[in-house]
Amino acid sequence: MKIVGAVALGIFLGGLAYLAGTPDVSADAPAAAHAVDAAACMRLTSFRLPNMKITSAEVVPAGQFKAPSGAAEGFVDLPEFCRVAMTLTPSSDSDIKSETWLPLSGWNGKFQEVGNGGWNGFIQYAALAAALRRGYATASTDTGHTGDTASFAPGHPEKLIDFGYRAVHETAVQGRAIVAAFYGALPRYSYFTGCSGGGRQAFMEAQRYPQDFEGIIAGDPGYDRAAESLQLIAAAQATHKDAASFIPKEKFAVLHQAALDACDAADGLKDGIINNPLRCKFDPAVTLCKGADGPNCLTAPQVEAAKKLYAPIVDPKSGKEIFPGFEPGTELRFANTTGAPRPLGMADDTFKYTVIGDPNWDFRTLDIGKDIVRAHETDKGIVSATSTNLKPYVGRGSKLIIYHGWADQNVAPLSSVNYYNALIDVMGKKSVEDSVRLYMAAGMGHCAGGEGPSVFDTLTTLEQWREHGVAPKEVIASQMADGKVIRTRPLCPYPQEAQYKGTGSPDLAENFACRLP
Ligand SMILES: [Ca+2]
Repeated sequence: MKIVGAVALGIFLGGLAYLAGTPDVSADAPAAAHAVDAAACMRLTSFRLPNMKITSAEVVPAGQFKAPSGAAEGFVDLPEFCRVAMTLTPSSDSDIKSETWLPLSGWNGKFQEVGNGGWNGFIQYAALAAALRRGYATASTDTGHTGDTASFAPGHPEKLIDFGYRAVHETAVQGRAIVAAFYGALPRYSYFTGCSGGGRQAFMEAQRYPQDFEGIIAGDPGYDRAAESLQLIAAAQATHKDAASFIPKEKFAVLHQAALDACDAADGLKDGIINNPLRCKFDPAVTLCKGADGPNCLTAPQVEAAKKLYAPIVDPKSGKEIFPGFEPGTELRFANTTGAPRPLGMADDTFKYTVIGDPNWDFRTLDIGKDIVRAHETDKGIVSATSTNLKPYVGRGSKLIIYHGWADQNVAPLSSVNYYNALIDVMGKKSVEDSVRLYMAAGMGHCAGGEGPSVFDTLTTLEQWREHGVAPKEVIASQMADGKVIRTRPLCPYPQEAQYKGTGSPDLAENFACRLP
């Protein structure tokens, strides 16, 4: 191992201790062991670890950061920080870009890595900024490729591994080493936060690298990339079977209203939100046109297609469920998932570039029984993160918070419930309750938006849990319109649900209680 320049031996040892997997979770550790300044930032250019090269280290003055696109919006309130860019090469075909941002003052003594969605190959500047604002040293990776497609994957198995799990892990290891080099102290706690594809990365970390983080937040996790992609393609196949099966955007509004008619008031409160879609039976056949086709009803082929969007995908041979379908209440966002000329890009790319190996593949030819086998064979656990063995992770006292919108139009929300229940089967209820929480957000779309409150802060919940032993209960979610809070509602630890107490404004969280249904 080569150590170059003015980097002190103690710093090297700090990095080494981490690399050896020594947990450093003392709440009493000093936030910063030595003063940091612009010179300390510039000295990082001579910091070396194996398979890592720092390409720049510079101080960004307060409010001066601009994204590579030139955008300054969203960054003007950032404090002064040391911006470190590096290239990681864990394999000869690797070209992973990562950045670590280090606040010059007010470091909270902690490290946070942020995740990427879909096939995302970009540094996540907005998420880095959010972490920096809270005093975190923070890191992000482009996952080893550039762009938002899987077209890099054919012929590059090592790059697919980088995307699947290695880039996030290496960024955690190197990012923490840089924290140690800069501040002279390892972070007291390291956390990972991500949604969608970032939720998949979150699961991957908890399953594969239990030493990396003391706390992980997985939002709307698309953790079973193979099966999830198959379900999304099957949904597009259903609405593109022929011209008659296509459901135009305005008819999804008809379906949505019918779903609300069936399920909204049935949860005890008519508020435009389906509190738990599992406890409601919705049959799209209620929208069938009585006579000729019209704007307020669905034709028989459209009803047939709609039914497939809500139904789980089942292996025709074994009869086993491969992946759940979407839930009633999601319809206003279905046009993005099934109304476009091709399936959702994330799923389309998974099949075109990693399963089938043909960029011109016709998704209408999807064969569920055959193609799920091919999807698992090509995935080999590289991109899909389905292991339920979290014992090494929770055994260190580390915590996992999962949240998922019940009206998620990209990742079928029941997949998170299924994973949580599978954890209980494998690890036992007590072990799961000691270390894992699942919050299902009624009416929330994919990672944001929807008809229900979708703005909430699980990071504070995680900090309180891991650092102060405060077991999470409800999390207050807000619904925003024109920059104002128009509704608040508690998110409850699954399987509890937010139940209206019967008096007071239904737009205020205080008038709800978390109870078992
Ligand atoms: Ca309701």
